[in-house]
Amino acid sequence: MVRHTATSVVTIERYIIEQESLHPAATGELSGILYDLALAAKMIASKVRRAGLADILGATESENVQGEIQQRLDLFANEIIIKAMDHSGRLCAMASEEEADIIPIPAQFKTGAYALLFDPLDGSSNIDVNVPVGTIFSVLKKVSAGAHCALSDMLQPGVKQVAAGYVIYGSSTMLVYSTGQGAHGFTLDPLLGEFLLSHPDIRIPEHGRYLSVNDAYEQHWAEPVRALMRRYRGLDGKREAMNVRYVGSMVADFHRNLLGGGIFAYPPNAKNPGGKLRLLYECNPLAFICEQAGGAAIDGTTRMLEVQPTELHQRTPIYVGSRGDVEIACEVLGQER
Ligand code: FDP
Repeated sequence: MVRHTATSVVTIERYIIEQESLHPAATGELSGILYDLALAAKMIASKVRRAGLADILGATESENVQGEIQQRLDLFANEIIIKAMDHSGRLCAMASEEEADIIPIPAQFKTGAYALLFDPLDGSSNIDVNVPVGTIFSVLKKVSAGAHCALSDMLQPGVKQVAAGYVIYGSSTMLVYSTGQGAHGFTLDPLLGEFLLSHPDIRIPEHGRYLSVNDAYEQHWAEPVRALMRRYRGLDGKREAMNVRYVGSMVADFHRNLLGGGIFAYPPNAKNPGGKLRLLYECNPLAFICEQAGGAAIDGTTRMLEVQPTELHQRTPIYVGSRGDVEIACEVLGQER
């Protein structure tokens, strides 16, 4: 981690521009998208920070498309991102975990060459208890013809992402993103109101200390998953036991493991045979970041980034984190099949 003096700080804007200059053919559009997202993140952070004070908490009466109870902050974060991004002329459309369909760019604005997919406030069931939540985003290049986005622009495998990232609203607010040249982290300085480079070129340890999984589903797991978890816990004598850490907020669990090493797993279970987490809004962007940091991600059999999406709100199992620990998942799940 670099330590900056007051005069040597690198803002996210400067960093994005410097990265862009490495690509002579770059138009600046992608940089603009990232910068707009950083602004949206600051706006969401300021609301999350005040959530305990403002009368904004609590479930609304509506249920979102995933059938979960929405918290008001989810709706707020969703709206902030849409409003921050819809008028820039850089996007052809957006898709949000909170919306059933593709979100078109309003007719009065220009459209652009990229599609943005996002989970505005992941881990939202934790908001009421002051546990970190996050925003996750994925940027794809438009592949369909015509000015507007087609479903095919959204349903691209994760390897096609041109940028991805997340924001964690924790003890500090951090934004981590990648455009395919490593994963870089920025911490929000609340006094300056700027994201400052704090974690350049993050590298996840080859093997990790932490296992993040919801054990309550053990009785609903298939035997291969149980065998894998026994391996991680050192119960089969084949490796040292990992420490279990499960916040229940994917961004928070992922972020800790990215920095400290480990694996986050949400295997299929009898209640969610296809997994719970969303391929396009959660798993692909975090898999992209993880690979860029030297880690790996699979759905149990296939590299996550190679899974061909078939629907916008598709769910998937996931095992993501340190490369060595994900390889163990491949080995044990493969053997037990
Ligand atoms: P939440 O339901 O609170 O939004 O994205 C869904 C998610 O949180 C992840 O952030 C989290 O890792 C997971 O669900 C927790 O699910 P379980 O309660 O089933 O473990």
